[in-house]
Amino acid sequence: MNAGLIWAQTLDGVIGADNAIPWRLREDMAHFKATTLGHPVVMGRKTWDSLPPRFRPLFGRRNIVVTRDPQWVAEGAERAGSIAQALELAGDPLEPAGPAAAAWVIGGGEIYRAALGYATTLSVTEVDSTVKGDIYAPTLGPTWKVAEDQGWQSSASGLRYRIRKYTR
Ligand code: VY7
Repeated sequence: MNAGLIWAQTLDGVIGADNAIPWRLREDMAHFKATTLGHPVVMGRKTWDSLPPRFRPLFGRRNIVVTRDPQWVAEGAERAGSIAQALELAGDPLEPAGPAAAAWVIGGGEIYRAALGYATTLSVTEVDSTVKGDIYAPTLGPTWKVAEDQGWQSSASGLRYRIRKYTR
């Protein structure tokens, strides 16, 4: 199954602090929603827990949650025991075939590191902020190349950001 990873990070690579995203950027949330809508999303159990309950499951997407706990269940979510299993589930023939069916891995830190080897595309939002955090984006090897760069933009909140796509 063709997989993409999507995350937002500070310039130093921070993606999370205390199980939350340590900034608010509406434009990035809109980008996240537009990119993932209609695709299966794969996330770790901590990321599922981090979503405000009213947004769970993420609307208009199959929500596949990776956890080692075989008893874990949540309404609106499918459980997978590993990234490999999650991507296998995402490629289920119930899903429309073709490249449009690609799954998006939406976090968090541990899941990105485990999923990077399966990915063919990355969507990375860089946020021009230097907030402290305890969860980091995965380190990209030299095979990843920037394929698209929308350039620095200013959000309504004043925070600068840029959205880049990588392929390999
Ligand atoms: C995760 C939320 C977190 C807190 C409050 C609301 C990029 C992002 C993520 C994950 C941004 C989030 C939300 C926003 C999305 C809405 C539902 C409510 C939706 C990521 N580049 N940016 N993220 N929601 N993996 N990658 O904000 O979600 O999509 O329906």
